[in-house]
Amino acid sequence: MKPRVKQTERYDFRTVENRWRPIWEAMDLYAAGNDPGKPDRYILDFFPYPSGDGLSVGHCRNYVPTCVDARFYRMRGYNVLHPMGWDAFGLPAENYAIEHGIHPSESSRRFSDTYRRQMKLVECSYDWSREFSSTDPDYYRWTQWFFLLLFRRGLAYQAFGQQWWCPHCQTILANEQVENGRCWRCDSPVTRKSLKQWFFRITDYADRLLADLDLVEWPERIKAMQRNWIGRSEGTEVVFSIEVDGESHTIPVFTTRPDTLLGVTFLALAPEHPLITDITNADQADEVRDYVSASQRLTEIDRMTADKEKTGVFTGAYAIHPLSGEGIPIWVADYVLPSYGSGAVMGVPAHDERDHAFAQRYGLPIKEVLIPSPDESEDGEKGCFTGKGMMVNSGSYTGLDSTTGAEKITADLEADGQGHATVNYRMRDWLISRQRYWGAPIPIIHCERCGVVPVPEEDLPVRLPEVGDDGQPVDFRPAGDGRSPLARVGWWLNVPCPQCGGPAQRETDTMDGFACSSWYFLRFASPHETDRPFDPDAVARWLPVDAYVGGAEHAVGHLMYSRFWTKVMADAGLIHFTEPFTQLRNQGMVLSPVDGKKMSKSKGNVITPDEVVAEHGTDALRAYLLFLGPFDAEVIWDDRGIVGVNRFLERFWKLAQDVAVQFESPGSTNVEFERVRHQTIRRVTHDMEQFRFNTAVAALMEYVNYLVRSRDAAIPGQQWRTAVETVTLLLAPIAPFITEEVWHEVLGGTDSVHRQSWPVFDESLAADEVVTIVVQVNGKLRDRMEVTSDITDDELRRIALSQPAVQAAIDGSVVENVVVVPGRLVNVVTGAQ
Ligand code: ANZ
Ligand code: ZN
Repeated sequence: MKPRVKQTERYDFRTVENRWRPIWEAMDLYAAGNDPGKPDRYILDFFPYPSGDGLSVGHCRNYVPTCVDARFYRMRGYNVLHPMGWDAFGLPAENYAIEHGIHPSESSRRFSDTYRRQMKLVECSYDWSREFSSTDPDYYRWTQWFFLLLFRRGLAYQAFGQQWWCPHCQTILANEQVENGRCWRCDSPVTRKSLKQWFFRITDYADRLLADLDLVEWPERIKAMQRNWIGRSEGTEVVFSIEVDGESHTIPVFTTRPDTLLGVTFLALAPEHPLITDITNADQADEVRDYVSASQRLTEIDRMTADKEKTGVFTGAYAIHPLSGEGIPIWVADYVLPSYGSGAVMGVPAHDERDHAFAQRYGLPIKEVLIPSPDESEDGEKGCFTGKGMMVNSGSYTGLDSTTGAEKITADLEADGQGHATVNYRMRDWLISRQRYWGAPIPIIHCERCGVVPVPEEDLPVRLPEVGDDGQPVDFRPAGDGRSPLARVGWWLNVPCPQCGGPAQRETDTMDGFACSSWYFLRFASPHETDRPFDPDAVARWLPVDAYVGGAEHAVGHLMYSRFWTKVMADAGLIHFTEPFTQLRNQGMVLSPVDGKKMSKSKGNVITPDEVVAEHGTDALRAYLLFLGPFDAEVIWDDRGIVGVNRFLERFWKLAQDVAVQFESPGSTNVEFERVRHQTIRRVTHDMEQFRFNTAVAALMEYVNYLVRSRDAAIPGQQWRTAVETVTLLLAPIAPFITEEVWHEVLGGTDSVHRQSWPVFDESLAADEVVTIVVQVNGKLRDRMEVTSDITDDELRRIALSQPAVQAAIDGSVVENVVVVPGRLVNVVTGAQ
């Protein structure tokens, strides 16, 4: 077929993009394949939280590579599921709504409309027929259903929990609304408020969450962060006792070093410890109360900082040491965290640095009970040996090594009922209650008679009310008393108990957005199911997710919660796998050229895909984002770089048209020309498989340059056509528009280029030409070797010298020179022995 384009017409991306967008849309090009004869691949981006700022080119660094991967696998004959949806509950939408006087559902809709429009602009190949939002009642109905599943399995419970509280705004604040101990809105210091909250018992799964990390192909860094967050620590619970006014109490402490028990010279309680008021002496009461309330204003991060001064206050009370029976002074100190172990520490100043600093400040005794073993060098500061060693000053334990002593002490405590070996986790249960409007309501009813009653499944979803008791749009601003705004909506709140029919009230807390994003990947397999959360056959077919791609900032939160829900669902027999994401990849950040920082609207340093596409076109944006650097490396956006990428696309365009006129010309096959083609297919294929998109683009640039250089060589027309077809197909996932245009207008193709098969390479045709090299030592033939013709002289020298026959001939002499005659011979010249 004759080319329809005029010679050397410039590539006009606007016309070409406008031409293909509607055609592709009508073709439903990105619908998840359903061919039972093909393998399946599920490629998923992290569930985005659309913000009012829209997408930057930084976000596109996530969405373009996954789109290329999806296109690559479609061409390789896979059914590909590549969906998109919105994680849309939460504060940003609520705040925008308050600011603009609209309903949060309207702000969420505006935000996701912008994201969708931009993703389409970049031609991300999502199957849009599967789109949903976590705020759709059809979706959160099942989020609520999963809540009830967890509830029935004893994994959802209520307990008192500490929340940040702004006394000025009279509202609960989420962690991210507390900045340096102050309210983000009014800047007044925040305090803590204890409220009854809902938790998910993720700690029950701690060991499995840890062990199963071995099953997944994730970046080691992320696995390490998860292990650290779970923070499994083996140790001993030691029980100290105390008698106050004839009443006895126990103070358990968690220690990883029971071998230091006889070096304890004080106990330290977290300021939140429940026993403080009971045990504090009357004369110390004022001082203790002041200290406790001051410490409530510090964040946990501040309190844990190693170089923060260790402060505390004496309670006036003494506990009984379980082994020695001595009286041990009890202090309150804010370096002890309430939520770790039992919220109390046994202070061993001689062997723990924090305890050491504390004891020095308050003049507490320092009792050495360990010395370094003779074969170990001392570590830690002088006067504080923190390593393991040999026990001293420890009665019958003296002379034992730390490990044996720790075991023995633990066994002796256990025999006396004063302690036991235990495992402690840094991870806490997951607090999911939010006292906010814009979230999925927790499907629970509180009955005066029956207590906590789950909403019957057939009554789901529990919808968010849109009008208040006055018939006006519901007031969703924070209530001021710490309760959710939902508590103000009487008609919604007051319901008959599903069990006894008596008066009851709905739970007014909504769920943490992380609950909504803990199962969305299942929903995409069958997003339109109405009578169940997902179709088990569809889930069995698509999941687990083959490639999951998103930012490293979710290393623990979302990725831990989803793993937990997946395990619960597997335990409930709903799914057949225990890990949701087989392979995880984190893209690197794109930093702004303005200030070298992460792009954000508030810093005014954002580059949007809209402006880049308007100036350079979608293909150039995509190719440049891939070419910028390795997929997982942090890179700085550079406007000059995109110009270079554009030149490459132009060169490809011009080449295709120029050679098209000679597609019919006869001639015999050029072997070298064919070899370079196969080599290019091999490189690009391997690079794509490894997410090495930058080198894939580089390989295509090199190939196009090679073809341009070969313009005047005697290449038959059929070979030219095949070469142009090969570049077009290899480039199609990266630059979908220009390749579609060339496919139709130059190559005369039908259907879409995006429905063609990925080119295959032949390993033997891709192999470099092999030549035989003669190796001499001092002019005498010693060996022959087969090498590829493109080998460098240095490489040839190295290989020649490493041959056993050559080594034998050199026989320890000094090599003075190695002469290379490329393609023929290597001669090793030695000096005297
Ligand atoms: C006495 C001791 C002596 C300790 C010694 C260490 C060295 P990991 O390894 O992270 O689990 N600890 C226990 N509960 C704490 C809390 N609520 N807040 C702050 N610190 C707490 O740490 C365990 C160690 O952290 C425990 O072992 C305890 O100090 C401290 F030479 O007990 B150790
Ligand atoms: Zn009842």
